[in-house]
Parts: sequence; structure tokens; C-alpha cells
Amino acid sequence: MSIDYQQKIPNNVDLANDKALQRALEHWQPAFLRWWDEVGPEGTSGYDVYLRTATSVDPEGWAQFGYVRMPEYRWGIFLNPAEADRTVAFGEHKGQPAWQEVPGEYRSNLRRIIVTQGDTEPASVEQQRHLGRTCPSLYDLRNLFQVNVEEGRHLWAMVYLLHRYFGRDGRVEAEALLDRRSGDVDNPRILGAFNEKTPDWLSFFMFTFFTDRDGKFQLSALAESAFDPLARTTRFMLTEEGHHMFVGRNGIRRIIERTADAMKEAKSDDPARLRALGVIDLPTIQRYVNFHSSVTVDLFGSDLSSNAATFYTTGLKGRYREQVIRDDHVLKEATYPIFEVANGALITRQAPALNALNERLRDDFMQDSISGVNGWNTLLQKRGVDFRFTLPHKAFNRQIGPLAGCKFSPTGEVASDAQWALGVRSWLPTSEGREFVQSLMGRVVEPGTFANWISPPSSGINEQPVQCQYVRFN
Ligand code: BYC
Ligand code: FE
Ligand code: FE
Repeated sequence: MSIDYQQKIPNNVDLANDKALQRALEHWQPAFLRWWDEVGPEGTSGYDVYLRTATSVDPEGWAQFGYVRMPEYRWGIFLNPAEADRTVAFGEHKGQPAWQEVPGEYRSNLRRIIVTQGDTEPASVEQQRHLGRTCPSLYDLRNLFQVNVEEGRHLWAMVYLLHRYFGRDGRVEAEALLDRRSGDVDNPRILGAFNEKTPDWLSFFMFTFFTDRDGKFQLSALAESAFDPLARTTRFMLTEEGHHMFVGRNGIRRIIERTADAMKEAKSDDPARLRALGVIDLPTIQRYVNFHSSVTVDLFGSDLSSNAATFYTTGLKGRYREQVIRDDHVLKEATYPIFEVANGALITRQAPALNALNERLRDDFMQDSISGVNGWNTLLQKRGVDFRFTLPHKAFNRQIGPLAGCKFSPTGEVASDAQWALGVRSWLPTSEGREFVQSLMGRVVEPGTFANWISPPSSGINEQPVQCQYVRFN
């Protein structure tokens, strides 16, 4: 399963022996590079960046680190090794051999899932295009670029599947993935959160903490797919995803740490006082948490979804850790609790588990997010700061699903229009709050130096020192 780097497109799928596919992908490659140049990281084509590149799919030591110009990054096609005699783990095909080709009757659903997944990857790169201008350090700048090149590779991963398994339709979809644009009124990205702006680094860290975590959960569900090439592709993508969430979790942690230190020094928790000191007050950070958490929670789709039921029953998309769940993996009789509004209050009711699979994945996601939030709270506790972060209630600020029809506070109480209007200033980022955060964003590129509003990390990348020159501007 070694990766062939002699090829124009590095790969471990023996592309050299499929000339038609190789030609099609080599034709898509310059379009990808034009897209990168147009809407990828702004003005960076001459930078040498200390990046990791996948060199094998071996779980131990698959990466190599070195200075690379980003347009020369070796974006490639890497699948995890095939599992011998793999069988389908769930749905009506449970126990049958996994598929090496796409069954005709599932073609359009599979294509839709792959296109939706593929669409998020370039979207995030577009959203992060201007952040390099205001990086808080070279260390952070390098992490941004690492995330960007890997999201680019995730696009390649989906484009390979489209080209290899979906013929002409797949090639058309692969081109459309380079045509849609995040936030464009006429031709936007498919899912809501990927059309939001990522205007500052607090938003970037929130995005990688929450929204890349949606990636983790969706990819985990696709890693169970009966369509083996999709399962193997997403399994390798998941190994890269860990770093993206690390960037978010630690970025936010370092901001909180800096603020906590300033609070102790100034013996104050007054937001105005802290802002004057050039750090981000904790209530502002909580509002960003509320925003990014709720926008990401929407990405899981409607609470009850016949699409989700069909995807599961037909074997296209499983549950998070399907193989370790102890039930029948068919779910015809099972139920799952969902929220509903009845007589002005939030109640739970049991719904058919098959239809509630989006909700279940959303719950798995929230559970995972809580552990990150707890880590920040432990830091505050250790520093003796009397503030705790919370995740907003699942019903808060929803735009997708039945809860979107009603307003709720972050603690899950139904809010009247008047209560919402009053509360929203303390629940979601305000324009003043956003402007304040924006006002802190300057460009810090002296090696080992960090913007005032964020602490240095406890260690560098790949055992390099924190003060390493991670990006050379030339
Ligand atoms: N925004 O039946 P429903 C990542 C639409 S992130 C706008 O609930 P379904 C990454 C839906 O299309 C992982 N529209 O939908 C992270 C449908 O439309 P139509 C991304 C939405 O299909 C960071 C209708 O509402 N991967 O990798 O059960 C950086 C009914 O909805 C939204 C995937 O999402 C929305 N949020 O579930 C880089 C995996 N939600 O047909 C990368 C693939 C729903 O009625 N996607 N709609 O017009 C899926 O599995 C499913 O499409 C979803 C939606 C779970 C997203
Ligand atoms: Fe990704
Ligand atoms: Fe990611």
C-alpha cells in the first residue's frame, strides 16, 4: 500500500494502470490548481511552509515533514488498505460482501452523499482564504495552511470516487465542486455552515473545533459504508482530521489561558477592562461557542429524516462506531428519543430509530464536544477563575429541523420573541463583539512571538521548537 510519488498524481490506487481515469484526473488537476490560486490562501504562492505530507497509509508514521510551496503540495489519492473479506455491518445487506462497485439502484444516493461531503472541503478553504493576513504567529499560520492543504486533499479524495465510479455524471459533479463558492448568492456551497464567514482567528478556532468535528462524525458514518472504496477513503481522511480538531481545541484553550492570566493580573472580570488590556473576555468567547456549536449542530440534518433511514437501510451510511454498538444493526423495531415542542414546552418522545439517525449522530457529536469544553473548564478551575463554559442546548438557534420553528435560550427554555430579542445580545456574538475581536487581529510573523490575546503553545510541531520559522516568506 505504499504511495507512488513518481506519478503526477501521487496515489496508492494503481492509477498508472487505468489510463482513462488517469487522463481524466490529470485534466481536473489544473482546474483544481486554478481554483486554489483564485480562492485558496491569499497571496501565498511563494511561501515555503513546514508541512506534513502523507507518504503511506500505515497508521504508524504515515507522514513526512518538510518545507513545501503550497501550490506544489503533492495532493494525492490515498485509500486505507482493503480489509480481506469485509462484509456489510448493517441494514438490509448485513452480512453480505462489501461492494467494490456501485450498485445501479444506489447510484444517485451515493453520488449525492459523496458530492455533499466533497463540497464542504473546498468550502472551508474558501472561508479561510484571508486569515493568513492576520495570523497571531508563524506557528498558527503554519497550522492554518496545514488544515487548508489537507482539506484540499479531502476534495481530491471525493473527486477520485466521482471519476472512478460515476462516469460522466461524476466528472460533471467534480467540475461543479470547483464552481460553487462559499457564500455566493447565485452558486453557494451546499450546507449552511459552509456559507458562513470565518472573519477572524477566534472564528477559525471555533470552526476547527466544532465544524471539523462534524467532519469526524460524518466521515466515521461513511467509513462504515457497504461501498468499500468510500469506506477506505474516509478511513484515511479521519487520520488527518485529528489535527484539525487539535488546532481548534488548543487554539481556544490558549486564548482562554491568556485571558485567565490577564484576569488574575488585573484582579478583574469586567469585560470592558479586559478588552482594554487587549484580551478576549470570556463571555465573548462563550457567545462564539454558542454560535459555532448551533450552526454546526444544524449540519446533521433534520431530526427525523427519511433520507437518513434509506441511507442506513441500503448500507450507504452507518452509525458512529457501528461495529461496537450492541443491537441488531437493522433497527426496524428500535426507537430513539427526539425533541418536540408541545404546548409551549420542549418534550422528548420516542421516534423510529431508523428515521432518527441524524439525531443520533448529532448526539454523538455533542458528547464529543463536551469533553473539549470540559478541558477548558479544568484550566479555568486550576487558575482559580470563577467562570465555566457550557455547550448551548441542542434546541438553541436552530435553522434546520422542527426546532427551527421555535426560539430557545441556550439552556433550552422556550423564548418568546420579546425574550429572544432581549437575550440574544448575551447569547450570540454582537456586532460590537465581533468588531472588538476583529480589532485585535494583526499580523505577527516574528518567529517565537505571539499576538497579545493568545498564549504560546506548550510545544511546537513535529518536535520543532515553538520559535521555529514555520513559514518562510522569501
Ligand atoms: N444546510 O432529510 P434531511 C466536513 C437539506 S463536514 C442546508 O435532514 P439528510 C468538513 C437536505 O440537503 C461533513 N441544507 O437531510 C468540516 C435536504 O434537501 P432536499 C460533511 C440542508 O439528507 C470542516 C433537506 O434539507 N459531510 O467534512 O438526511 C471543514 C432535508 O434534510 C442542511 C456530510 O454532511 C444544512 N445544514 O441529511 C471541511 C456527509 N441539512 O433534498 C470539511 C454527507 C439538510 O430536501 N451528507 N439540508 O432539497 C449527508 O449525509 C446528508 O446530506 C446530511 C443531511 C446529513 C448533511
Ligand atoms: Fe476535510
Ligand atoms: Fe477537517
